Formats: sequence, structure tokens, C-alpha cells
Amino acid sequence: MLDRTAKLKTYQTYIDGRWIDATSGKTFETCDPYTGQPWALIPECDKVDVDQAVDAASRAFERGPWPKMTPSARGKIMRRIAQLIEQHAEHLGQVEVRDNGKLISEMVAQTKYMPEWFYYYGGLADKIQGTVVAVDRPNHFNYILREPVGVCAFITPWNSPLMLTTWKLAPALAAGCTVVIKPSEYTSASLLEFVKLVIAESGLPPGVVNVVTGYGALVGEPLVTHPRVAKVAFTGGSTTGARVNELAAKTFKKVSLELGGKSPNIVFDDCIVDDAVSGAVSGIFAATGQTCIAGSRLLLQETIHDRFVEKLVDMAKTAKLGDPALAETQVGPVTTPPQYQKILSYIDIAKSEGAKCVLGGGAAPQEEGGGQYFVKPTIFTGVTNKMRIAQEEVFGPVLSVIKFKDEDEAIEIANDIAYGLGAGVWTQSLKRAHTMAGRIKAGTVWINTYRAVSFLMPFGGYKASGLGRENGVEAIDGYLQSKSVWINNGPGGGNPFIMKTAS
Ligand code: TXE
Repeated sequence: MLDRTAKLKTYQTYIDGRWIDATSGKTFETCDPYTGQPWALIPECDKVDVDQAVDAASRAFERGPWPKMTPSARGKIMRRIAQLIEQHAEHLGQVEVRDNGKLISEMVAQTKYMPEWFYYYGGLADKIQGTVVAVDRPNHFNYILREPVGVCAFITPWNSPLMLTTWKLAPALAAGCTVVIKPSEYTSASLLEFVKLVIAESGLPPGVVNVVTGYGALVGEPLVTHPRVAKVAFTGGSTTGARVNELAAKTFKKVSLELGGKSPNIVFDDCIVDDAVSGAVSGIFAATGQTCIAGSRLLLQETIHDRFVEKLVDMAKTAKLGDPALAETQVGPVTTPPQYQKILSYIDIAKSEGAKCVLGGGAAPQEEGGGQYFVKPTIFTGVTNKMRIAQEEVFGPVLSVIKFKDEDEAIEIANDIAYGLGAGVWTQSLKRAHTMAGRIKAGTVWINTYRAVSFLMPFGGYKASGLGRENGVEAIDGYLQSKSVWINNGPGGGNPFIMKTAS
């Protein structure tokens, strides 16, 4: 149970292994989305702090022990990080709930799962291997080294702050990189607690992990444009992602982007209906719909449409709204005031476009505790794929139901969208399941399940949903670069004025 009576907590930020205030001395309030009241003060960093943090990360990379340490020794420290997270998972989950208003059951499940990333990538650290190449020249010994890219900047959002940081941090550390993390201005507290309880106690050398808290334009932009940052890993909205990509391109940084989605959750009439209803609910109402993988377009085969909508409304209308810190709550508040306004405005847009509201359709102010950022679980039927409510990311508990006739039409609708992050398919036909998995343009396809993630499975988007992949073996490639080494063991010579080719 959260203690909501304690007075405002003051946090410092973490640069070069030291806890410090922002150089400006400024702070900003972070709010509990359930009460709408501030509960902590966060340092308001700016470019000066960004420069210090990048200097620290740069020193740690160029001169510190971290990249030079044997990968096995790095792996041991990462396993220590995993153990420390295990010890503090409950507490970290509670801080997340306080700061972002998502359900305690979901947040603690996430923090308890986070150690797996550090065990997995800690184990992978000493399996990063170069290659010897039998090159097409006599007397040559050639090999490829795989080296860490350098200083990495992470920019993270407010919906799952620690989990989404973990997806970046674990592979980056395994590769031997050093990092500067900018959390969302709405949810910085859990990262600072994580650094205090886990990172600072793990034996990581100073400067390997640094944090700069503050606003996107004042902290995010100086970080993305800093000449000594080699890679930017961003999770957030597509508009900001495009801006980050553009800025980073000016200094030729590597970039990975995990952006928004408008994922189709496709239900065929040969599905197990109860499973699919539960999958549709989990796709859009879990986490108050504030997930990039939300199944916000429910595509229903016309032969099952009416019966399915009836069952879906029956289940969704029982959802218990309330305090996210209570185990029985099923739908919590929206995390930020602008997000709350955005969701309500999309409900209005859907109504004005002619969609039929069959559940919810507006704000749901809570009486107890003053929580004002609640939106009723909302379902619109009669949506066509051209409507804005079908094309644009709402990031809230608002579902658009679209009818389709057959597989071909389902694919046409599913792929007729700028995004391509996830998709669900509900069918008992094996052939149909594989066919759909092959034809849908999205980074993840779930068949008869939804919203499952693992450290073992690559995660990322097609099209406007992003660049690069997090998780799985390939995520580490984003933090490494290849160096080709040529050794001539034979005589020199040849024409010095022409390139040395095989012929
Ligand atoms: O995200 P932003 P916002 C989507 C969702 C939501 C919309 C806007 O649709 O309604 O994005 O949310 C930092 N340079 N997602 O405004 O702006 C910012 O400080 C560098 C999807 O909260 O993308 C924060 O740390 N950084 C999503 C981070 O970017 C900048 C999760 C994300 O904020 C910056 C969240 C700048 N110019 C929202 N401006 C997902 N993929 O899960 C902001 N930031």
C-alpha cells in the first residue's frame, strides 16, 4: 500500500558516480496521476548538466575500466545488477505506480521480470565474438573485431519507465558502452531510485551510467546533438522520434527508435471466442491503453461481429476503475494531463466522424482520492479504416471496431496504416495463423495471445513504428560496431598508385 501522506520527497540526479543537484539549482514537481498532486521534486537539468554527464560517460569510455574489463567481468557485474533488482523489485514497482499511475500488479510484475535482461545480456557479454576471414589474398591474416560504439544516450517515456530503460541498458552494458539516460519529465523518480538501490551498489565504475532529468527540449535535444554521443536509443511518440532522428543525423549517430503503433487485433470466426474477447480487452484496456502495442484496432470478421461485440462490452463494462495501488483495480488513471486531454479529444473526433459509441465515451472522474484523470473504457463500432480514430494513435482505453469479410480484406485493412509495431490474430486454423503471420507488416505478430514480451524475442517496429530492434540476441548489434583488421604476412610491393584488389 502506498503511503500518500508523506511530504514532498526531493531527488538529486546522478553524474559520474555522484549525487548532485541541477547546476541551475532548479527543480520541478512530479505528480501522482491518481491524486493529481505533486509528491516529489526532480532536478531540472539543462545543457550544462548534459555536458557534464556526457563528459563523465566519455571519460569512463575512453579512460575508465569498463570497456577494457574482460567481458566475463562485465557479465559478473551485470548479474549483480540482476540480484539487486530482485531485492528491490517491490519497492521499484511501487515508485513506478506513484509516478505513472499504472497498476501495481503490472508494474511489480515488470520489475520482477527485469532481472532476466541483466542475466541474459550479462551471459551474452563474453559471447560477443569476432570472425577470422579467409580473405582472397595470399599471406594475409584478416579478422573482424566487434567493438562498443561508445557513449549512448537513452531517451525514455512515461508508460513503462524502468522496463524500457532496461531494454536499452542491459545490451549496452554487455557491449561495453557507457550511457547517459534522460527519463520522461513525468516519471523520473523510479529511474533515480533504481540508480540509488541498484546501479550505485553494483560495482559499476563511476561514469558508466549517468542520469540527466528534465524536459525534452532542454535536456533531450542537447543530448541528441552532443558530438560525443555515438548512439541514441529512443522510445516515445512518432513526432518526437522523427525530430530525434533528424537531429541525430546531423552528427551521424546510430539511432534506434521504438515509436507508436495502431495495432490490428484480428478476430476470425473460427477462434475460441472467450480467449479472443479476453485478448481484445487485454489489448486495449490493460495499462489504460497507454502502451505502444495496444491492440487499438479490433478487426472482426463480419460473421462473428455482433455476438463478439456483445461479449466484449459485457466483459469491458465490469472493469474496476480506481486506485492503481490497489490489487483489485483493473483500469487506472491516465498518466499525464496532456495525455488525458488527447484521449478525450479523440473520443470527440470518433463521434464526429460517425463512429457508434457502444461503451464509455468520456471522462470518469473518481470520487475518492480526487483522481481526476480517468477515462471510461470506450468502444466504438462502425469504424472504417479511413477514419482518424482508426489511423492515429490515441494511447488510451479507446477501441475502434472494424468489420472485415475474409483474410484478404483483413490483411488489406491491417496493413493500411502508417504504423507496424504489433498485431494479434485469433484463429484455430494453423494454416491461417501462419499465412497471417507472414502477410502482416509488423514487428511482432501474436497468434491466440496478445501483449506478450520477453528478453528473448526481438521487439521493434516496421514503418513509422521505428528503427532497429530491442531484446533478443540481435539487440546487442545496436551497441557494437565492426572493425576489419588486415595483416600482411607476405612481401609488400605492387603498384602503390592503385587500390589493392584481388586481381
Ligand atoms: O511523448 P514524447 P509524449 C506516444 C503516444 C503519446 C505521444 C506523446 O501517442 O500520446 O507519444 O507523448 C523526450 N528531443 N507515446 O509527449 O514527446 C521526452 O522528454 C529529445 C508512445 O509524452 O515522445 C520523453 O523523455 N527528447 C510511446 C521522451 O522524449 C525529447 C510512449 C518521450 O516523449 C524531445 C510515450 C526532443 N525535442 C508516448 N521532446 C511508446 N512508444 O511506448 C520530448 N523528448
